[in-house]
Amino acid sequence: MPNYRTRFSQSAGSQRVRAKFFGVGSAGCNIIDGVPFPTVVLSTSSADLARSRAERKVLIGADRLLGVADSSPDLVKQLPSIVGHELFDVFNNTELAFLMCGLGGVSGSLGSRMLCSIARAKGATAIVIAATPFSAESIRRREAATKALAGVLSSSQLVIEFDNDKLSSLAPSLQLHRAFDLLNGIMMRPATDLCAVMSRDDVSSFRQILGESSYGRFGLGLGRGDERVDRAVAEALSSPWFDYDLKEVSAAIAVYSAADPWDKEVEKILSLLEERLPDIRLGWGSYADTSLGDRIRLSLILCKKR
Ligand SMILES: Nc1nc2c(ncn2[C@@H]2O[C@H](COP(=O)(O)OP(=O)(O)O)[C@@H](O)[C@H]2O)c(=O)[nH]1
Ligand SMILES: [Mg+2]
Repeated sequence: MPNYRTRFSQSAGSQRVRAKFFGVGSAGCNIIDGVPFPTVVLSTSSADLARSRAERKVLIGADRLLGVADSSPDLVKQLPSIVGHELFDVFNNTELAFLMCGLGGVSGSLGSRMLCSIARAKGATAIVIAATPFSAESIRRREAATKALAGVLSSSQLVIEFDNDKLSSLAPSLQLHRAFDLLNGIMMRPATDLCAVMSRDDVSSFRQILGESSYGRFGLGLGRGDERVDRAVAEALSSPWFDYDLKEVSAAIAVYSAADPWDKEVEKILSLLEERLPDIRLGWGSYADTSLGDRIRLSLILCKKR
C-alpha cells in the first residue's frame, strides 16, 4: 500500500470544526478544567461536579449508568427517555466530541461509553482520550479498565490511551498530583491541535484516514535550533506511549505548529515520518502558535487496529 497524505486545512474560506469537550468522572473533570472550549462534565459524584468550572454539569446515578452501558441499537432508541433529552441536546451543533476520562472506575468507564452511543446517534464523531490505571492500582480496577477500553473502542471513532504507568518516565520525581497535572495537560494537546487545524469539511477525511484503525497513542515533540525538525520528530517518535512495534501503525495524524509555520519544515517532517512509518495513511495540518517562540511542536497520533 503506498503512503497517502491528506491535509487538514482550516483556511480562511472554511469553517472551523465545532468541538465540544466532555469531562467524564473524576479524572475527566480534572483534565478539561479551564479549557477554552465548550465544556460539559458528567459524573456519578457530586463532588466532581462541585469542583468543576464546566458550563454544563450532569449528575447521573451509578445504577442508571450500569443500565445503559450496553450500547445495543434498541437501547440507544430508549436512551432519551432513560437519561433525558438534555444529554442528547448537548451534542447539537457539534462535529467532534472529545470524551476525556480515566478508565477503571465507574463514571469514566460507563459514562464515556454511553456518551459515545449518544454522539453516534446525533451524528457527532466521538474521540475518547483516556488514562488507564497504574500497575500499582488494584487488579480489579485494571481489569475494569481493559473491559471499558474494549467498550469505547467499539463505540467511538478513535480512542487515545494514556497509560498512567508511563508517567514515571516523563516525570520520575514528581508527586502524584503534580504528575497528574502534567499528564492532564499532555492529554489535552492532541485535542487542542486537532481543533486548531480541522475545518467542518475535514471530518469525513479524518474518519477515512482512521478507518478501522481506532486505537491511538500519542507522542509530543518539541525542537529548537538548527536541527529543530529532526529533534521534534525524534522526540515525538520516542514517546513512552509508542512502546509497541511501529510496523503495526496504519494511520497517523500529525500537527505541526510554530510561531511562523514554514512549508519546507512541514515537508521535512512528513518525509521523516513516512521513512519511519512506511505504508500509513497520514493526515496532517499546521497552524501558527506565537507562544512557541523559536521552537516548533509536533503532535503525533499513531493509530492501529486493536
Ligand atoms: N491522568 C489522570 N488520571 C487520573 C486522574 N485521576 C484519576 N486518574 C486515573 O483514572 C482512573 C479512574 O479514576 P476516576 O476518574 O476517579 O474514576 P471515576 O471517577 O469513577 O470515573 C484511576 O484508576 C486513575 O488511574 C487525573 O487527574 N489524571
Ligand atoms: Mg471518581
